Amino acid sequence: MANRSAARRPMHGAVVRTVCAALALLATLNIHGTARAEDGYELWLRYRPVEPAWLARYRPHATHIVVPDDSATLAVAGDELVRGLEGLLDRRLPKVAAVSGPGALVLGTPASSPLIARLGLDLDALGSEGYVLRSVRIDDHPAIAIAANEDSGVLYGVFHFLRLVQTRAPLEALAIADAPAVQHRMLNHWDNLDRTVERGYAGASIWDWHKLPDYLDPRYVDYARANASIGINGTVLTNVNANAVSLTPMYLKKAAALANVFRPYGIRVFLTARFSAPMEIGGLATADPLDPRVRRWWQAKVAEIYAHIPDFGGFLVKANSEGQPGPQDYGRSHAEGANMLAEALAAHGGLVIWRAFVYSHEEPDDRAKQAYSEFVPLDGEFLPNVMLQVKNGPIDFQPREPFHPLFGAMPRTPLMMEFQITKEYLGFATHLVYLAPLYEETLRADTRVAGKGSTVARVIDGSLHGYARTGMAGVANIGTDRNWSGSHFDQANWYAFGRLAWNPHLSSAEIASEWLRMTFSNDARFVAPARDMMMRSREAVVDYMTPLGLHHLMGRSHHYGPGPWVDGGPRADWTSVYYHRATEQGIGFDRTASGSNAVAQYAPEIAAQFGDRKQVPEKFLLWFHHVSWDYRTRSGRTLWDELVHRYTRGVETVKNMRLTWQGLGEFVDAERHAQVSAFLAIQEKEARWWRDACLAYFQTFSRRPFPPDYEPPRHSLEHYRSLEFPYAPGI
Ligand code: GCW
Repeated sequence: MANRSAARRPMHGAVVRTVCAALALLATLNIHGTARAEDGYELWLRYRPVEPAWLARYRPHATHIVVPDDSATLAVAGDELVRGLEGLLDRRLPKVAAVSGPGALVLGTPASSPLIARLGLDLDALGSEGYVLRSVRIDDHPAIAIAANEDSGVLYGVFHFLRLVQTRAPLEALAIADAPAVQHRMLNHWDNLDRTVERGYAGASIWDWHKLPDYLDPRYVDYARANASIGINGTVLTNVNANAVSLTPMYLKKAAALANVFRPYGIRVFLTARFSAPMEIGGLATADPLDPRVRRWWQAKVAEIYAHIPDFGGFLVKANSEGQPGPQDYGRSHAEGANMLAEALAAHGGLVIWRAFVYSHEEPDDRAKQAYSEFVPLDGEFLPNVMLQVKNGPIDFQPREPFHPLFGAMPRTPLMMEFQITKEYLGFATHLVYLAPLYEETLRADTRVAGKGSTVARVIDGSLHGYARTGMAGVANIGTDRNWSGSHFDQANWYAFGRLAWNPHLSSAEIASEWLRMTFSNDARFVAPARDMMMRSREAVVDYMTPLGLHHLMGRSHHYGPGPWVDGGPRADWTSVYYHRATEQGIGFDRTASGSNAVAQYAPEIAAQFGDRKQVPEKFLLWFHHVSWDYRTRSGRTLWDELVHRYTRGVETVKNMRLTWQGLGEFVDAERHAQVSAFLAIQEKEARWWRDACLAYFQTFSRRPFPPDYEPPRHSLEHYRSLEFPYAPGI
């Protein structure tokens, strides 16, 4: 009541004038962008006004928007175009029913828009998600058509069109046709129902489970917009270390509320299925996949899910891996487990995405070999709606791994890629590491299984084996931090993942330019050095953490900082010493025929190359070979000297990245510039920590001095070993 009467009270004239002046000032700041502090919330969809010269060039192409408003997806497509262009072109763009002069942007499908139908555009090869952007004439007026077979294609076309303006591409004579090369482009959230995020470094989970389904955080819409803008069309809401509670009626209602928000944006919801759910929430005494009661339970559960979420995508399953329950608990195979769920989902058009990240409890053999040994014999045994999701490398998202030997080895089972976007092993949120070069390196790797050019990208896009289904998943780096990803530059990894899932043949450097232009500035004096900094960042982290093919050297369990000395504990393959095998004689994991023979899992040409220390790319030397400290590397340095050199080079690169960023202050708002600077300072400090700790430790084996001109570690090995981080994030 008190509020109401206050609202009714007339405002005093002076107050009104001050408020108006303040609003006007805010509006100016808003329009001219640069002066305004930015917190990164808007991601790459900032839509700040283009420079005056571009304004003159773009405005004639965009005067009004003609879009049918008969579907939720076309409505959001039209709204996004209005929002984007009104920001970029600093003018009103009416949505109208007909072309009323030059500069119309005409959106729709042949079915929804008579104008689009009349144009007779060739949409045959574009499938359900592709689109064309085409300069046309309508009623004798120049116009631009954004057309597709289905509404979601129109939405993707809108985002592409906005990207053209955001990156200052010409709009004259547009003749663009594009379609995704991969069907399922998905984020995997390792988010728990209590809002913690496994390996999350960007705050809490954005899913506010407690307030769902009644309260829909507006952030869910912005999440969907951001994902649609890069073509992501599926999201797994829950952690692969799954909780059966997420399949109970209460939580299905919550998931359904999210699915309703995402649907107009072309995004389908998936959930993780805990294999033992029939026991935990179903009251059964077993979860044996061949037991008829278990099968019936899953069938009923799946039907219940579809009653809540009619376009439910399916289940992502981590089974018999790191303590998760699975079919092997009952002596059944992964195929028997996956097929049981697949049968239940098939009737509704759902998928089972079964993870290949498994390694046995008994650790009898090289962990790098286990997924291949387990799954290759099952090729051809999975039902058609099962896909197998394989991590990029055979161990676990390390700064550098060779491609996983499963790629190319299962021609009768559709394999999906699993990349990690969150930087569990690459410095968490504070290290600036642009991951697209890592993704690109894997995608371009040649498996050689069907001659030259049998790249991993061609396994993933299905062209190599003729897969009927294709997919790529990224473990999300998204949380409640205002900037979504924990750092401004980690947004680039989300962005790049989406772009590569759409087209695994894109180049990481081009994606970086695109992202920088949209996120920061189109000024060439900014874009070139900033891109160069991003492109160097992945090699830098490899150098200062795990050069020359070393891997798995991080701190125990939280994975923060160096821990090459990690030893003992529940399993050997959770230690560092298992992987580097350093002795006074040498270092490295012998995976050749004289060792674990993991090389034999690759095609013969690749096995021969990786298995021969003269031919193996040096970046994988210690992944595949145990070599002596005096081994001559290709630079002419001994292995020990080369190790010191590379660790040092990594730190130097970070120093240079800092200098580059310092010089870019005039192009970036103060708030974001300052945070990136502060994080780069942390990165430099931690890079030096990694270098010093690892070299201090390895020197106890090599017993060789630091080469001249290379600084010794700042502290003793005991100091580094004594550091503890009981509250490191992500666990
Ligand atoms: O990289 C490891 C992580 C685990 C994760 C597991 C997996 C979700 O340390 O936190 O569990 O991989 O991919 O299943």
